[in-house]
Amino acid sequence: PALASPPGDEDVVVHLFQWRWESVADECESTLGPNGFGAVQVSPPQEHVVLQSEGYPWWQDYQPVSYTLDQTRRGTRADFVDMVDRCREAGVKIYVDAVINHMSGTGSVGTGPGSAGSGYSKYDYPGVYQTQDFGSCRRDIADWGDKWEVQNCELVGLSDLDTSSTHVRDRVAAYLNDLVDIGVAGFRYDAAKHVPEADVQAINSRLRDVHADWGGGKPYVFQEVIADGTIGTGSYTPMGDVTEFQYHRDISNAFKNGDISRLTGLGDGLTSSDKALVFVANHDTQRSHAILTHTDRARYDLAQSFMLAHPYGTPKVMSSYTWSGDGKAGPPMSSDGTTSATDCSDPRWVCEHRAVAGMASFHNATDGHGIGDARTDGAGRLAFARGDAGYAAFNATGGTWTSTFSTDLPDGTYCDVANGTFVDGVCDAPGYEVSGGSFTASIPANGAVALHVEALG
Ligand code: LM2
Ligand code: CA
Repeated sequence: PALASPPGDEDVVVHLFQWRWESVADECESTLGPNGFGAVQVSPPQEHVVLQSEGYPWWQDYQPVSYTLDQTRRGTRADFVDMVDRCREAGVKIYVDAVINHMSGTGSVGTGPGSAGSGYSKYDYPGVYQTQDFGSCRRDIADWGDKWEVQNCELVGLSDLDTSSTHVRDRVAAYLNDLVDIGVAGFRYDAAKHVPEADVQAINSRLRDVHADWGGGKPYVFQEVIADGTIGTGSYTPMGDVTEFQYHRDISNAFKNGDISRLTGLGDGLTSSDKALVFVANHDTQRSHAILTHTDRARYDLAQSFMLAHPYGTPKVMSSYTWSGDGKAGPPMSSDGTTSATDCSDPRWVCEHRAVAGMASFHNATDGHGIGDARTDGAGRLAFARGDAGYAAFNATGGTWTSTFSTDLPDGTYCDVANGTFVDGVCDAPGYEVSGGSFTASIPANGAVALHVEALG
């Protein structure tokens, strides 16, 4: 039997990076459910280090000190449970960012208490792990060409769990199963490449079934694998989906350079579509090696919109907060480091997902249809059909693209979900008339138009 499930029919993921649990629940009800988003990736919910002297950076979360969910920065365990329930009732799954490779590291604060008050020091987490539960290497990964080192030594000084041990496998699985029992539907495995394949397999084999509303099978799992010459995505596809960083580079470079005409073939030669988790930017790439991020606004929104129009992979939309300086700053917070709530009215929460909310419905409505007739008008303009279910055109140039497009869409008036949403039969975007197999549009600079059969006005 499969040890992880595919993402299901409504598979668009949005990463609400650093959001409070109560705000995630509100967003599921107000925006994500009604627009057909399938899931939210939430930030790691386990107790973590608290780095007051460094201004409570976002990356506290990636240094677990226990698996209690009473992690006060984003809310209590009760808040987390309430979020999972409210999102499920809104038709939206919760995927947890699961830090399974390591615990805390050497850093500005080497000892506790953690965010829920637990005492700890590196290699000693009372009641959870002791020194024998960590690998024998006990130094940083030095040779990234040596697979054993990459999987068994320390990533940026983080105490590396001996995931080959039964106790560690049981303990990690107990944490994940606690989340499954709450109703969590899937996981991002953080730093999965640093966990030996057999250990991921052993952890997956311990997972219980998800909530009946999500089909009752095994959780959906996508593994963070930054493929290189030492370890490729193919090593991890037997255990679930994998992040496809080459897609991120390809789509980001194309939109950054306004060179999108060949993107009908986006994903060709990469991890097979049914195993690839794809994204324009993630919380790491937007801080280092940034190609295209929310600061590039129009082009970046266009790229995220294109990702949702194109059939390759399981798409994950990034939703960010702004920062200045070196990128370690945490989200909007109060003076004690507790994260602020958001409803997207405070512009420090960028809420990029709102700009592409209508495109989740395009992604869903065109599922199962490949790319049909395509046309380009120079390097920066690309339009394509998704069978008779949808048609989309993208203009990554500085001038308006006015044209008549041929389409197999039936005659009718369509809601342009690239520029608004279609919810409960209400279109809050421009409408386009398809008649006799064509429609005419004037697509503004760095704009798009997207029509599909489930948004007929
Ligand atoms: C990931 N994927 O594999 C996450 O996507 C990434 O955001 C995490 O790094 C990383 N793996 C570990 O889970 C972040 C952040 C690092 C930060 C770590 C741990 O990008 O900068 O490292 O979380 O909090 C920080 C310091 C680093 C220090 C380390 C240990 O920046 O200088 O190393 O803590 O104290 C001595
Ligand atoms: Ca490891």
